[in-house]
Order: sequence, then C-alpha cells, then structure tokens
Amino acid sequence: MATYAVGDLQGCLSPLQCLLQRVAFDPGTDRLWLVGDLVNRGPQSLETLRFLYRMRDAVTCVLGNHDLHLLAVAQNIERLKKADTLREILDAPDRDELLDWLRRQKLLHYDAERDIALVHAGIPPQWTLEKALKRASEVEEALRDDARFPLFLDGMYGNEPARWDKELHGVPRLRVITNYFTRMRFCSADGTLDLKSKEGVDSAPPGYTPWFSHRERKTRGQKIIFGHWAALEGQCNEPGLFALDTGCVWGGAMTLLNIDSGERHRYDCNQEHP
Ligand SMILES: [Mn+2]
Repeated sequence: MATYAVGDLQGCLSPLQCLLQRVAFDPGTDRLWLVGDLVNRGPQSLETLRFLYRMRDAVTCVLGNHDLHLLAVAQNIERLKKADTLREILDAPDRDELLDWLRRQKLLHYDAERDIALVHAGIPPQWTLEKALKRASEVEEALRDDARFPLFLDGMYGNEPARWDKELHGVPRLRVITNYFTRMRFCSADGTLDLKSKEGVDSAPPGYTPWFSHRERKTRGQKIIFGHWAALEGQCNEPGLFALDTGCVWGGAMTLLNIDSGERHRYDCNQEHP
C-alpha cells in the first residue's frame, strides 16, 4: 500500500494513467492525492473527472482555481472563457453527479499521521496550520451549503481584499481565503497578495516574495504539498515543501510523488506518447 500525490492535471488524463501504470497503482489499496486543477485547458477534462470519480474512494483532493471556475460556470454565474475546455462537462449526462462530488472537496487537507498538508496554491505566511485549517473550513462549509453555494461563487471573483483581516465577514472574507489557497504565488510578509505576477520566483514586484519564502512564515518546517505554479518547474528549496506542478498542460511534465518514499516519477510530454 502506497500513497502518491500528483501535480495539476488540467484535463491531461493519459499522462496520469501512464504514471499510475508505471507505479502499478492499485485503487483497492493505494491512495492518490491531487493538488487540484483537475480540469480545464487540457484535452480530456470530462474523462479526467469521470476517472477520478470512479476511484473516489482512493482519492484525496483539494480544489484549485480552475475547479472553482468550473463550479461557477456550471451554476451560470460565470461564462466560459475562450481558452476554457469545460463545455464537454457542462453537456455531459452525468454532470450533476460529477460536480456534486467536486463541490464537496476541501481547500486544505491535513494528514495527521504523516504530518503533511495538501493545498492547491499555498498557505499565507501569517497563518499557522491550525488557523489555515479553520479558514479553509469556512469556505468548505459555504461550498456544501445549498443556499450559500451560489452566493459564494457569485462573489468569489476578484483580487480584493488583497490581505486577510479577521474583521472581514461575508463574501469578501471567503474571497480572500479562497485566493490564498487557490491562486496565491507572491505575497508580502503581512500576507498582502500580488495576483498578477505568474512567472518564476524572480518576477515578484518589490516588497513581494513567493509565499513560502517569508522568514517569519508560521508554517515553516511543516510539510506541504502544493501545485498551481508551473513556472517553479517543481523546484522549491524550502525544507518540507513539495512543488508538484510541472506544467503538463503547457507541454512540460506531470509529476507523481510517492509520499512515503519521496520518489518522484515524471511523465515528460515532449518525449512520451501514450
Ligand atoms: Mn491553479
């Protein structure tokens, strides 16, 4: 029995299946963790969701920005963008079953036995893991609540407030929490977000650094698996951090990590043709 974590899929099902085959993944005994962004931009978003749903008992998943976008589009709250490849999900006969499963996933997962956290983008420097889990559960509860679900999705879009304040309430409070867990790359030491820069660690505006680089970060030393940031190319020198987005959908690679042994498996999109 082994536990694996895989980087952003974004509808790239064949590379995932290839990697799972390579490690002889058995959904009866093995476990697969996903850093989110299961769908969008890639070629097989619907089949990816169906594949994961079928083996959902073996899956632990956190939501990414693209997954939340899919939920908002399906609620007719947001329109499809030109580059979105989500139409096939919206038209699928089993869409409600798939989307209902997706909506019940977490923003932040913590495995106490392994002492590892799983999140799409990251945990802002000013939060302890304990605080972060509480904040994440506020959004998770809104997602599961039939009445609050559409209101949350409707107010989810936007870059403001750029910083957490415990006095925030209602939708702006949920928005900044969601932006931390699902969109963050750079922030300042007090957790003010810069959501515009998307390139490598050197592309930060003055006063900003990657969320994980702040010296006073309260989760320093905590093991955290994350995705979302393809420009890192899987490199992150912070102790305990595992960056798994290696840009499969952009022609890079898909990375599968054996959590217990630390062994990494790579599917290189330029060299392999399933
Ligand atoms: Mn993302």
